[in-house]
Amino acid sequence: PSPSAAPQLDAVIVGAGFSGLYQLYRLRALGLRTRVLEACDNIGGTWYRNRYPGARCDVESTAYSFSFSPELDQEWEWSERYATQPELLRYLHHVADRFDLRKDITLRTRVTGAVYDEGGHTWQVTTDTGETVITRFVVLATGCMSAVKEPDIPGAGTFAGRALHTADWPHEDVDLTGRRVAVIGTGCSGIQAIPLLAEQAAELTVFQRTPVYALPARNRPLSAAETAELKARYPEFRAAQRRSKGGTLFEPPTRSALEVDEAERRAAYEEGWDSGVLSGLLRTYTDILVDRAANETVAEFVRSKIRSIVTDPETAETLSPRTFPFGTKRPCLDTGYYATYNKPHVSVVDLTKTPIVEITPRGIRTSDREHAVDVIAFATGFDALTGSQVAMDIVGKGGTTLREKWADGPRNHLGLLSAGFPNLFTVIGPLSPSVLSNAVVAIEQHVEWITDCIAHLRRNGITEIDATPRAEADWCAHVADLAAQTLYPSVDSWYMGANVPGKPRVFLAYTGGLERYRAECDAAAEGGYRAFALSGGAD
Ligand code: NA7
Repeated sequence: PSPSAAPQLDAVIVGAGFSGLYQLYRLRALGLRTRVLEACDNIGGTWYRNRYPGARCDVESTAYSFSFSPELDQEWEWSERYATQPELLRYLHHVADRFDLRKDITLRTRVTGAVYDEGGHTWQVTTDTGETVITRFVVLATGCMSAVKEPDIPGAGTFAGRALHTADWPHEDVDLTGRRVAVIGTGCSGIQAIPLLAEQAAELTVFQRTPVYALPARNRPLSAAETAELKARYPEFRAAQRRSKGGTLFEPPTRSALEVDEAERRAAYEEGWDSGVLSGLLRTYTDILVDRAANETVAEFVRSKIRSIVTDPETAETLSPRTFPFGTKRPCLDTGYYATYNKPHVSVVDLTKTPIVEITPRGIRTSDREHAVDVIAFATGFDALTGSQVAMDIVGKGGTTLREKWADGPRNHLGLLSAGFPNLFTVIGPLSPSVLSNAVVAIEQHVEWITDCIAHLRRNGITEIDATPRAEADWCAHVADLAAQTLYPSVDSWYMGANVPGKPRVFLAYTGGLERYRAECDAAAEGGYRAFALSGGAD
């Protein structure tokens, strides 16, 4: 082999969203020569790309924000309970400016691959701009939902009108006034966009394959008094958030849904429904996600709400989920979603009865007819959790690619390091709590663990850290075992990789909760990271 080149950088971070910005802040504070490479024209990650009308966080902004800087907490003002995408993006720009992060971020530079040098303990990172960078560490901060799932529908390229995707919405205002608009997809993105698209469109047709359970967001402006009150107790709030199971604060349930009578259950569900919190119904009883009968009580409650809002009984039935338990696909928070179907120019096509056959130059052909439209908005989702990593040509020890290694599903230790791919960390990737928790709290935990780990390695002259195959096998088994105790794996969802043709069916997230996960990560760091394979002396 050719002699190893000395690293030009200590760390390359891939992606400039919440994860990449915080990782840069932390590694720079350690004194590392660090660069962030970002494919998009600007920073923000998820909150840069998902610009569709109605895009909004469904975790309260006061909780879905960085906790690492008490000063930042005090100076930033959230205007609403649930921030819109533009407000979240303004926040991330403020963070980048306040901590002077931009000077180490290179935009419009997509990482295409990385090859590990086993002699030098370095990664050679390549980009679509033709650059090659040699670095000791790589942190993949590429997000859980960044690889857009292209619509797998015949004829998708033939449409003569305007095709849009919620995850790649144009920067300029898209004026849909007077247009006939189709939306394909009714996940969280579709549900947020549909009420606003309906305000503009002359005709809105929603093509629904699977209805979801959506709860009202009860969004509202935050008053000055509320904000002042929160700011006064922000330090305690942040500390409690870090100790919590999912990054949000609530009293855990103690009883089964089946041990109380119907009136009591109904009252608890009404309260959960009115709370405007995504997990408001999940947190009512202990067994919603583990027992089908318990789950059915809440599923039927949501259906009864849909029937009470949607005036046409047939439409209400079409919108009512019946094929999967409540919560096993991600629930959604909506603002006026179900009521939108009471408008005379809005309709839903039930694709389970009349499936899409093809997209034509004029619109969408279902098995019974052609629907002529001017615009198709695809809200068809993502290759979640693994898509952004396997899109890169990452070559580890022995010439194995990450894509090959993960052909039957992702494998790693603690979601952080995959055996044979040393010094390559992942923030909120697969087999970590990521998508089942408040993502910002999960990100901070990962970034801080990675930072402490790198600091330890450097202090001790260790130039390589790798997951051991044994620890990795144990972790994968543990994640699968925990998931198997829930209803999640019984459902074809993106949590299971089921939304992407050919993707292996593996439950992709850790269901044990952030609190337990944090303890697992801390334990693995004990004794000088003895749960990992360490070696030194490449320099
Ligand atoms: P999701 O939740 O993956 O939703 C995608 C939607 O698109 C869902 O209703 C799918 O139906 C539908 N879909 C996908 N492909 C097709 C085709 N070919 N034909 C018809 N319908 C289709 O993505 P979102 O962007 O809404 O949300 C992703 C996450 O981002 C969300 O959970 C939050 O965490 C933030 P299906 O259910 O597969 O039948």
